[in-house]
Parts: sequence; structure tokens; C-alpha cells
Amino acid sequence: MICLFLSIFAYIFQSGWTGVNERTFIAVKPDGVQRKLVGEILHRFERKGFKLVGLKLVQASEELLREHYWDLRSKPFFTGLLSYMSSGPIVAMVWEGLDVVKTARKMMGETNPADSLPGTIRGDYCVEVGRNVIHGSDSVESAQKEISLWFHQNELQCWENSANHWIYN
Ligand code: IDP
Ligand code: MG
Repeated sequence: MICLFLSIFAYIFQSGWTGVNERTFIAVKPDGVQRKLVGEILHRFERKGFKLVGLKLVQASEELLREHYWDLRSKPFFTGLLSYMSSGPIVAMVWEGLDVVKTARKMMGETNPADSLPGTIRGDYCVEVGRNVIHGSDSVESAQKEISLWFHQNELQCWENSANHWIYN
């Protein structure tokens, strides 16, 4: 019931997801799917203690990708980025938990895999910035925008995590 109330509140005001209810948008990019990294990436977020609230395999349209990467439209790599991101299916996910936006970015590593420490996803599984296997929202505000861009409200599941008591005190 609380979860349902929070969903409606967050949907209307785009601001209800804070604290342990913070959410982020994570995507395994087409290279990550082709290279069979979906299970590994999911596993890392699951084992960390975050809660999966949305998951789907999608072929992203150019329109969606343009909107998703609108801030980068003037970059020289923008056209290449759109063709990379539309070159195959993407696994789109929403993860929930305390400080999930910041923590997911740390788990991913830096934009350039060469700057990413071993132990991070980009540090472990890729070598070039143009094939860096994963996307993650860079702020709570962009997470909210990206989640509503990639998911319909009814694709996000409200469920009680039975392990919560062992993750949060
Ligand atoms: P982020 O994915 O770490 O948030 P952004 O700067 O938002 O990095 O860039 C979005 C995506 O654009 C990167 O993940 C990468 O796929 C691509 N990209 C960024 N910089 C370059 C570049 O210099 N060359 C090619 N692709 C790039
Ligand atoms: Mg970014």
C-alpha cells in the first residue's frame, strides 16, 4: 500500500524516490548484450543489495535515443553513438536502493574504460569508450527523466524485498 502511494506520488511529482526508494536507470548496451554480459551485470546489482523494479529487452528507436542523449547532440561522436545504441537490443533496467544513482556510477566505472578501475564493470569488461557496455543515470534528476522515457509506469513493479531487513538497519 505504501509502495503504491509512493508510486503515484513519484509519478505525479517526479520527486518521491528518495532515501531507500531512490531509483536509477541502468541499461546494458548492445555490445553488452552481444557479449553475453547481461547476467553478470544483473548479478552485480543484485548481490550489492539493490532491488530490481523494472527489466526489459528493447530495440530502441532513434527518436528515443535522441531524446536520451539530447545533451550530447553537439558532440562529434553523437551520430556514431546513436548507431551504436540502435545496433541491437538493449536490456533496460530500473534499480532501487539507498544512494543507488551514485553507487551504480561507481560500480560502472568511468566513461572511458581505460580510466576505470579493475573491479568496476567498465574496468573489467571493455576497452573503448565507444563500446563501454553499460549506461547509468548520472543524477537523481536524470534518473527520473530516463526512467519515464524508457518505462511506462505499469512496467515498474511494486514488491516487498524480503531481504530488506538484512540490507538496511
Ligand atoms: P556516461 O555513459 O559515462 O554517462 P557520457 O559522457 O554521458 O558518459 O556519454 C554517453 C556515452 O557516449 C558514453 O557512455 C559513450 O558510449 C559515448 N561516448 C562518450 N564520449 C565518447 C567519445 O569520446 N567517443 C565515442 N563515444 C563516446
Ligand atoms: Mg551520461
